[in-house]
Amino acid sequence: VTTTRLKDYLPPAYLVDSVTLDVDIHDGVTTVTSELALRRNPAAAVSDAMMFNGEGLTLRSLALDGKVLDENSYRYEDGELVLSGLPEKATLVSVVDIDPENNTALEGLYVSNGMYCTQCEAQGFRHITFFPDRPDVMSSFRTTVRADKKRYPLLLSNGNPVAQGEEGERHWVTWEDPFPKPCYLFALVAGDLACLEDVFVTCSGREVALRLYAEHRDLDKLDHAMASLKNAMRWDEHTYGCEYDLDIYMIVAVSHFNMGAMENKGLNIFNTACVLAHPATTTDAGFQRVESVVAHEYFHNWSGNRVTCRDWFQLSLKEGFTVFRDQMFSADMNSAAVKRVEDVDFLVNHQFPEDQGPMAHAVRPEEFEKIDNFYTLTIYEKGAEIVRMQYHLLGAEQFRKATDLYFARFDGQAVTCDDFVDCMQEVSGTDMGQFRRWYSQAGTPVLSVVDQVAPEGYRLTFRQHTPPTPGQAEKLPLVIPVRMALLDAQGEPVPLDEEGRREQVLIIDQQEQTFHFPVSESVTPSLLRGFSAPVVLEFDYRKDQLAALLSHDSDGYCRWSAAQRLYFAAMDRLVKGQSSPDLEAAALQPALEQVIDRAGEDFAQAALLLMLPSEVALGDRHSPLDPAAVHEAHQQLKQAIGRALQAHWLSLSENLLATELQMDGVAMGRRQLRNLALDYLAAGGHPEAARIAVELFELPLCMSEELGALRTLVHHGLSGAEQALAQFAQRWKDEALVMDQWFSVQASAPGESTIDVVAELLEHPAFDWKVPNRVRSVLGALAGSNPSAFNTPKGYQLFAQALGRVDALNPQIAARIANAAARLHRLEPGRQQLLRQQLQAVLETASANLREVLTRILS
Ligand code: B3K
Ligand code: ZN
Repeated sequence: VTTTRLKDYLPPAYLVDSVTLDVDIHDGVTTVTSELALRRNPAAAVSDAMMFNGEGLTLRSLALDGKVLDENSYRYEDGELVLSGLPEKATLVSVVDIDPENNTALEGLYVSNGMYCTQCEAQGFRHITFFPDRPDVMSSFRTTVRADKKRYPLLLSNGNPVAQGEEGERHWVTWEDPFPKPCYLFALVAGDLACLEDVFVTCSGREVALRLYAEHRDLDKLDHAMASLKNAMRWDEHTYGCEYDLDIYMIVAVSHFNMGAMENKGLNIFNTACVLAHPATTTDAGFQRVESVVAHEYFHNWSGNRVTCRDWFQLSLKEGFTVFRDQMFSADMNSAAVKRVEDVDFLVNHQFPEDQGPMAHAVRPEEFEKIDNFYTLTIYEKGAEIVRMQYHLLGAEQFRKATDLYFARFDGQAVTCDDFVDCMQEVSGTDMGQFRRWYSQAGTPVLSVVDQVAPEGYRLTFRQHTPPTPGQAEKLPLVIPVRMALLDAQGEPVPLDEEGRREQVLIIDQQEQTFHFPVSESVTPSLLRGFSAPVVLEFDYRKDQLAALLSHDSDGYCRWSAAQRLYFAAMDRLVKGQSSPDLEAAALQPALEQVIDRAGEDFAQAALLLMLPSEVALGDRHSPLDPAAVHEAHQQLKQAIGRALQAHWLSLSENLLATELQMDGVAMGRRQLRNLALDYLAAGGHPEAARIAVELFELPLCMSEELGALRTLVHHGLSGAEQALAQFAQRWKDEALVMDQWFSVQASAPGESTIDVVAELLEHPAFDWKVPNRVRSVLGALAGSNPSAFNTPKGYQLFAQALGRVDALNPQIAARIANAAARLHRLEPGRQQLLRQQLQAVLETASANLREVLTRILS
């Protein structure tokens, strides 16, 4: 295994101005002929040698400027082809054979349900042909795809179709992409697919053909993606001045896919889970996911494709920025307050643990072994928070000027995170020097705040500290914008200065800073409003202050955060045996009742406020971690709240029922709250819970209702659960995405005994080790969201064995799932020892991808 380091970056010796590809698909073998127009890179040190990547290619011939090269004139080993003695300009033609049918790793060209498709980011293109597989080599592509006419009537690649023809049983289509792009954005599809077509007229009046492709049976599940795409296109014109640039925009839905989706130029390829949506088969959360992923990939056309990354250390340049863009889009399309809380919840409960564990790395990492392992929450979600802070520091108007500058200056180039921040700095005239540490420094900063009421007024003192992370012991102070207000006894913000401002952004850029406010009454600080910086905020709130924030704060994030603090404190006391569940529930009751009383203002927000933090999140607060004790405390509080407020849960379960299907935000919020109420009702052991769940399950209006009912039945072991599971499987056996839910509902049922269920699920005829969605629905659910089943001797053993089995087929997926074991070092000694042994056993045969992750976890 070789480590790649940012500090070793060198520009490529040669550029590839254009690529002509010929992909000839036959059963058993696909032959790829490529013609590369090479030119010495003026920006590189003079060299006549050039390296091309190539993995698993069977080389048939190589010719330079028309002359066939014999074996002595090149070197091809360890995935690298090196040619020396190249002239200033040259044409390299290679012919290779590849084997897409046996490609279970799903990178490069592979087959999914009889359809040929590609995944090239990050380094898949080298599995298709020889090429300098790095994002700073941008070329114009001309691609011809050839295949059997009957079985593959549809032949797609990037750009516009420019020629086509037939040869007996076979046919071919040539595509040309006028925009130079790195090879990671190359895509190709050959298959027999149905198409939903529409037209979008851009702001300058150009017509763009929109074509969404899926298997014929899924044609009725494309409308939502189409609507989302059109909204995203309009939004990007309006918000960023970004207009679409080709005549065609295509999305293809694929069942076997390693991630969510891929932004290939003009030809996005999507995991079916992120593009197909129908109320009968897709949950409300699924609908929202489709909307945001469709938008995300579309937004990449500018933030990623027109302006791309110089090297993979800059990945967050495109991903952090694009996540920020999709978050703002979804906020505009739906409830902004709810969206912000959902995003923060995700960041805090998933990215923070990553940043505090063995996998911690900077948003711009310094080194990696397998770049696939760095498509992380830190690069994506923390990266988005860093862009968001810049947005707020500059303000919407200046930020837009800065992004205009960024897109104009770097169009058609491969650039760095620093180039992005330079634009912010230039436009705003502020020195962003210290701010840039957010990109290089790993770890979650902790911001401790204390207040003091003095005769001269109110004082807040902030201290920042970032704990050490692997390979980075010393941390420097960051620039932390803290949006804040001070609330009076009625929950109203008081004036903070002579001008009467009631909200302010404090910039914390030293280790310790104190701020004074001319306020003499007793106040509750509302801090980090809107979650203005990705930090852990410590403040010793009194219970009554938290209850006041939860009821009165006008900031959605602060309300939610107050609720989380109340729940965590209660469960912490239960874990430590310092209190009783009924006492805790009784103490929470008035605050929760206030939320329920106001639920009609925003059902989704109420649901977020009423939902307990997960068992995993609770576990992350306790070290050494005893998952059984944490499980017990979590269950106890949930049950006690279920009992204490049972009249409310009952009436919410019954009264929020809709009579006809609606898919708007309000209807989705109602369903979310209703499902939560039903869950609490069941947790409290209410005798009506099973009846209500079964009734809903029998006659659901949509999948959110059906699955919500099924989950309640299964997770609480209510009578009717077994029958419902059987009925569900019978009803949906032909819908893969719905069956994924069937698997994951069972694998995530809390409790030790679920591990036996998981063992059976892995043997189920419908379980398929080659389909990432299915693997995730069982192993991801077990290891990621079912700590009480996972953290058992049998859980560890089963997980490790399964990991090895997945790894043999698909290293990227195995490595991704292995991340769930990153809490190893926090476990109590007994379990830690068991898990360590199991992981060590897998390590012996692990792929390079899996090895990198396991080694970090075990170190
Ligand atoms: N850029 C792709 C991710 C590719 C992951 C490769 N291992 C999807 C996205 O972020 O939009
Ligand atoms: Zn992306």
